[in-house]
Amino acid sequence: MSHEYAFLDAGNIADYLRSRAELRDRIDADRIASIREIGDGNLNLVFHVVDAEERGIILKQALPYVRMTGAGWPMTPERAAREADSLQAHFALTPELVVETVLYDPERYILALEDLSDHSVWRDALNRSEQHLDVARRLGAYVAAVAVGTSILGRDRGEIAARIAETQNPELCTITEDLVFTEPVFDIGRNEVLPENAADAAELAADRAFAGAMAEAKWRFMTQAEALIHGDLHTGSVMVRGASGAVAESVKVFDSEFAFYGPVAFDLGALFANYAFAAARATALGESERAAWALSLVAETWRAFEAEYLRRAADWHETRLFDAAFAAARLERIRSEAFLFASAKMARRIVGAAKVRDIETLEPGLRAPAARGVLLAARALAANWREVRDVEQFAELTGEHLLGG
Ligand code: SR1
Ligand code: MG
Repeated sequence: MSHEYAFLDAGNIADYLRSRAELRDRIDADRIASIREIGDGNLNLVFHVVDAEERGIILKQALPYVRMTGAGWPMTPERAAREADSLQAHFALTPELVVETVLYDPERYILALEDLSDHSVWRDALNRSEQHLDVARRLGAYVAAVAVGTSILGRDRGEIAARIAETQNPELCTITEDLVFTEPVFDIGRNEVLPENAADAAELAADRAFAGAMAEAKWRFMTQAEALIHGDLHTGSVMVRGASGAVAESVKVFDSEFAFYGPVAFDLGALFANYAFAAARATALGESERAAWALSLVAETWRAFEAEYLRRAADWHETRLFDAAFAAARLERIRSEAFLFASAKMARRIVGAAKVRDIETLEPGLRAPAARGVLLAARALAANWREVRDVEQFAELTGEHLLGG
């Protein structure tokens, strides 16, 4: 399919804003004060636009290829429609925790989003050694709201059937299936590690327990259409506002272009993996207390997820058969799967094509041991995820690798 549409740039944004009546109340297109390209993800163009009254808006445009690599890796811009749809669905469930979508333009694959420029990307805050409190709890509540509110637990059966059909996202899912589950085991030439980590990557690829776990994870990812999950819920998909050391004033989830009907545990596993990166980084920098705090976020997110899932269970659409015993069994399964998906997410960001700044921005002498620790932790989770009985086991299984001796 050819995708011919004009890309946004600083020279045409004012005209674009002028052409959109829906944005007239949000920004004065005739008095634009500044336009900054702020996209730092792997895929899209992102502009922060401010007018003379200091009112701002974010314009995000999907390119027909992967920004990280350039036009050689084509990628459907329809992902912007998946992002707009999922952001709006999630916002309806928990507006305090999701960025507001002001407009979606399907002809140019542009989202206009509320201006969160007074927030920081949580990953960046963590990488500056900041500690925003209560973020992990709120993210657990967000995942639970989505888990119940977009699934047959909270919606009519016919509605869910229609939503599963209209939210298909096969190209983006294929990226996850390749990069997250397959390629850490079978390198197709996109993997890369420091020379000091070459043996660690080879040991990972030769680990039969890890390969078996990745097969199971990929199968579940491809077959369990439970809820309209975010699909890429790492710490770079979360904005936080407030001072380090204090309870966050605001937490907003964004960037859900990988959304599809998939396993709820995938979003939890993504968060757990990213807490592990933050812990590994803090350990590498000699910040042991902060490292322990980062790893404790796994339990904080899980406990909030569990509580909110059960709270929302009281209003489940199917109340007679889906009782408390059913809820408890579901939660046990989601917890184990979250450990499994965390294992996949941890390994892929070390050996795979798309990495994380938490580890990449460490100086080489610190980076290789931190990367090794993450890989060993991922393997420990892969070997043990079926036997998990309590969320504290995450720290027990990974602590020696992520927190050092
Ligand atoms: C080609 S896209 C690489 C990665 O960036 C996104 O954040 C997703 O995690 C994806 O796997
Ligand atoms: Mg992203």
